[in-house]
Amino acid sequence: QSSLYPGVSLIGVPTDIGAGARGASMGPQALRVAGLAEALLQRGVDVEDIGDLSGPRTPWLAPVEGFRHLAETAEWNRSTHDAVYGELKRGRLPIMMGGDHSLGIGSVSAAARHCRDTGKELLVLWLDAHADFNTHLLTPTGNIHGMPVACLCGHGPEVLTSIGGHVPAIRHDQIHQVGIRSVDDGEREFIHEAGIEVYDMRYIDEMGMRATMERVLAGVDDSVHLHVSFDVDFLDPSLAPGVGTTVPGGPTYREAQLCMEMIADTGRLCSLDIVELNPALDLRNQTADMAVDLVESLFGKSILVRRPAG
Ligand code: 6HN
Ligand code: MN
Ligand code: MN
Ligand code: MN
Repeated sequence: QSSLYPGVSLIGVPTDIGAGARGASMGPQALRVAGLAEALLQRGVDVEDIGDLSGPRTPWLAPVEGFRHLAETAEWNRSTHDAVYGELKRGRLPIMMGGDHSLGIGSVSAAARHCRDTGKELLVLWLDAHADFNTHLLTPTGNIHGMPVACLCGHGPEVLTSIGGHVPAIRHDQIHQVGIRSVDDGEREFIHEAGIEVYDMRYIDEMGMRATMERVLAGVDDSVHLHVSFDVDFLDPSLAPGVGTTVPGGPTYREAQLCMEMIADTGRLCSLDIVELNPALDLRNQTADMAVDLVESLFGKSILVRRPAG
C-alpha cells in the first residue's frame, strides 16, 4: 500500500522543563510503548524513529522574573528546532514527541522557517485545553508551557522568540486554536487584543465539531503547510487522564476523532507535535493509547471508504 504521506520521522524530546508537574519527560517512551511507529506503518507510512534528543535535566527551581527554567527551556527548544527543521529539510514529516508544550516554540519555529525557505504558507492548529498565550507578566505559574503561543507570536524573551531566526516566528493570523476552556485572566485580554482565532469549547458546543473544523480549515489548499500541535489535555480528562493539567469539558471521543479526520481530509498535514502526555499520571498507558488512536485518524484511517460529505 503506498501512502499519501511523506516518510515520518519520530523525534523524542524527553523533558518536563516547561511544565509544573514532573513526568512529561516520559512521554516519548510511552508513545513508543503504545505502538505509534507500528500504527503508522500499518497505515502504509514509512516511519523512522530517530531517537531522543538530549538536554539539561529539570532542576525544579522557583520562577525567576516570571520564568521557570528559562535558560534550560531555551536549550531544549534550540535542539528541537534543529531536529524538526532538519527532518523537514530532508522532505520528512516530523512528529515531535514531547515533552511539555514549551517545546512547541522550537517545533513551530522550525516549521515557520521551512515555510519561509519553500514559499509555503504556514497554518498552525493548536489543539489544547489552554491558550498558552501567557507572558512573564501575565503568568500565574511561571511555567513556560503556558507561553509558547505568545513566544511564537513575538511576545517573549529573545532567547525563545528568535529560535527560528525570524521574530516573530508566526503572525497572529497563522494560528487557530481549538478546544480551549482554561484561560487565565490577563491572558484572556491579551488573546483578544492580539486577535487570535480561538474556537473555545462553547463554540464547539454551540456549532458542533464539524462546523468548527470547516471554519478552522477554510482556505487550506496546496500552498499550505499544516502544523498540528496536539496537547493531549485537549481531550476530555475521562479519555486522557495522563496529563499534568486536566480541564473538564473537553471533546468527546467522537468529536476528537472527527477533528483529526477532517484535518486528514485536507491532505496538508506536514508536521505534528504530541505533547504534555504524562505517564506518571496515566492509567495503564491509556492516554498514550488514545493519542496513537487519534494519530491514526490524523493519518487518514477512516471507518468506511468516504465520499465527500454533502
Ligand atoms: N499546557 N495557563 C496555565 C499556566 O500555567 O500558564 C496552564 C498552562 C498549561 C500549558 O498545558 O501546555
Ligand atoms: Mn498546551
Ligand atoms: Mn494544555
Ligand atoms: Mn484565519
